[in-house]
Amino acid sequence: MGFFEKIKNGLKKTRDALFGRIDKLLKSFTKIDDELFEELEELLVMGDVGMYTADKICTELKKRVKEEGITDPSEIRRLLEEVVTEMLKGGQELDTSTKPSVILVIGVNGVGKTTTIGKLAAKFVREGKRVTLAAADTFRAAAIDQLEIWAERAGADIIKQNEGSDPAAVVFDAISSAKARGSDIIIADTAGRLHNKKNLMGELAKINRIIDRELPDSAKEVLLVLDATTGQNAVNQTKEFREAAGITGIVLTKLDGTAKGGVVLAIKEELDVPVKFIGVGEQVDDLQPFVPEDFARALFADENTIEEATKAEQQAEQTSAESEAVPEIAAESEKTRPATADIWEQIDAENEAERQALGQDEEAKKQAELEQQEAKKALEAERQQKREERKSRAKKRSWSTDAAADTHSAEDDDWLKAWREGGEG
Ligand SMILES: Nc1nc2c(ncn2[C@@H]2O[C@H](COP(=O)(O)OP(=O)(O)OP(=O)(O)O)[C@@H](O)[C@H]2O)c(=O)[nH]1
Ligand SMILES: [Mg+2]
Repeated sequence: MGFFEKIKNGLKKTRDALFGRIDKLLKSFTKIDDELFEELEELLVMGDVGMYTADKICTELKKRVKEEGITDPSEIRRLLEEVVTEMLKGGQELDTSTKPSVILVIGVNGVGKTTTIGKLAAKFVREGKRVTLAAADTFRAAAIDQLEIWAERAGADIIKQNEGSDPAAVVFDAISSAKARGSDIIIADTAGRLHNKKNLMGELAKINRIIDRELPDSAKEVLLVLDATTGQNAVNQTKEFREAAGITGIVLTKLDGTAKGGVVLAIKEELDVPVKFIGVGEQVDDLQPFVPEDFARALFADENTIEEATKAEQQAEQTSAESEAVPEIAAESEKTRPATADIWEQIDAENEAERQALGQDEEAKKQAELEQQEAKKALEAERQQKREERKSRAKKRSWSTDAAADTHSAEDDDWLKAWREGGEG
């Protein structure tokens, strides 16, 4: 299923509730007046867009209606799509530009942090990156087990300690291990609840400090995961977590199960935090990068436009699959073609030249054949050696997590020990 189709399906409930009502409203008016805007604003507020943002949208709509000289209420839908797209744009990209980069994932319990990490890890591994997960939700043993399952599914490394251990120490271990193994991305899971909120925020701040100290020059993202079904509550959560951890982006999960998708607008506009990913289901590919245009279109475009966009996407997917197949085949045959074919051609040519130089001399012919065989043998030996090397590399790669993790220096160990036994480090 295509990207737009997934978002469209995921946002169906919000669209039905929000767009359905807006469509009805616009159809019931024959001209554009203040009353129309008042009712539209009310619908947006009901759709969890938030009062502040709903007001802002309507002010902008009024301005454009005037500027463009629009008189037909049905045109407002298109304007709405435009205004919302512009509002949501900016800050969507995820910075993973350094090696390693860190993604710290935070949020209250049950919002979908661990699931999101699993999906992100799978995405990065698919892109050919090496991923280290840090099981820094040490509050419950099950949380560690859950992350381990995701790590296995995604093909990521995982660094863990026992239940109840210091989360910041787990992150410290993960950073050391990632440095030693040359990981591209570290993703840290964190607890959604502790004995009290103050503890939780204190812990997140401490993890943040460790990351900044150990990887001062690395790209760092702090993703706050929010459950879209909580609607306006998500806005309040953002305010609380922002203090503790300096959020760089939002992952809004469970959009598939709610009509409250309008909250995306409130978060961006009221708090100026960009939404970077949205979760539209529980499967691995149900985490989608947030694309403002697609989001606005899926919510506000009319049925025809949506259908056209879906079809265009399906067609594009098909053609790209077809055109990708050709280079794929070429790449495959390139792989199977002996890497030494060029050398063979060269040897053949040289032999031929030699034979010609020696005329039809039998002795020379035999000699040439012998040389050819020698060359073949040498090549076979070379290939065998490469095979061995590959095998040993694969073996090294499958070293146990613990062995590879155990690479930090004695100095680190002393510090860690002192830190675990008391102090802040
Ligand atoms: N429908 C739907 N369900 C989701 C989505 N993301 C996560 N879930 C489900 O939400 C539930 C909680 O997800 P977790 O990843 O365990 O949440 P968490 O934030 O790690 O929870 P704690 O570790 O308890 O703090 C699971 O059943 C997930 O399958 C989504 O985008 N859509
Ligand atoms: Mg979790």
